[in-house]
Amino acid sequence: MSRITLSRYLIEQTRSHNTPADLRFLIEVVARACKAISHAVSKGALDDVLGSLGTENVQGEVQKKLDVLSNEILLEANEWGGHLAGMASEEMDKAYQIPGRYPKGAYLLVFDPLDGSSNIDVNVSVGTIFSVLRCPDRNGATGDLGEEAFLQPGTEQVAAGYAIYGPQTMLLLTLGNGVKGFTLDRELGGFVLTHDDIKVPETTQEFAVNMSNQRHWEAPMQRYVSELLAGESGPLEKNYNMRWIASMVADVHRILTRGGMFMYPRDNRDPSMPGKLRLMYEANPMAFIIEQAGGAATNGSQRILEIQPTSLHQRVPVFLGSKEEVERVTAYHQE
Ligand code: AHM
Ligand code: MG
Repeated sequence: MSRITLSRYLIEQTRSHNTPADLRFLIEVVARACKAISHAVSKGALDDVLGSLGTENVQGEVQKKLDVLSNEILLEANEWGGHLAGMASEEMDKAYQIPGRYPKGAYLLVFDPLDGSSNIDVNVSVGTIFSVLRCPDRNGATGDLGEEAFLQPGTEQVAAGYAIYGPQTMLLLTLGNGVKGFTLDRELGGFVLTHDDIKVPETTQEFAVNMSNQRHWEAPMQRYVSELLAGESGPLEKNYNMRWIASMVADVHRILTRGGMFMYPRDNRDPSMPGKLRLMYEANPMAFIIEQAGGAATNGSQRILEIQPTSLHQRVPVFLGSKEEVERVTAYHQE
């Protein structure tokens, strides 16, 4: 049987679901950029791309060389094609303007160019997360694009995905009708559909959380995790396993593969930071993918996808994965 490449999948989506040609082009360009990032990541010390630059991003985090390189790869790949009205990224304070010499398009692209970058230097999986929105005011796109254009709830995403740079490089994608997984075939130089119709099992016996923050958590989270740890003799009456990779892409990828529960809750370390993860380019795209795979994603009190963003780099608590567990911890927060 002939293999289904990403291009073929996208063209068939145009036929079956009216996926617009410029959205198809956008996804292909993002995939191409992820291929280039995958190549850079895999070179590591051979190309002197490991380590930090000594600069900080807008969130005050030290930038790794590969954070900045990946950001540049995505910007350069996407700025000239005429499919975007603007871009925003974890690594840039403000929205990125499409240079005046290029045409502008209908979409906005938001990304975390290299998620999990604390793992780069130790050769553990990292990834790229992206979210696609429509530009609300096409006329506005003729002048400078402000941050407001991006501040749309996750329900408005027209596509989302991530690339994971692990033992294999994979691209996970949703256009709003299920989740597909593509594996990079390095000999062919392209992504090939290998995981059709990805589903998150509704129940699980595995959770992911950074336990070192336990003393900072709020009461509902303390209760939930103590129940998980109590195992068979506790109220949940089953034993749970724990995994924490500290790369959201890798933890989410495991959950899409065999189920599980991912948590980065609110904690009381810094009152200005309601959680660690960013809504626009981490929580929203992952929530869209997880829901499309039959799982759930909340901030403890509401669906992540329904949160009205107030700023580009806003942080949110995140609970996502197998439905039964997300519903349980959300109910504890609502009590
Ligand atoms: P980053 O985008 O700066 O890499 O930070 C996000 C990452 C997530 O991938 C991961 O889930 C989390 O931070 C790990 O945090 P911690 O180091 O607190 O365990
Ligand atoms: Mg990140």
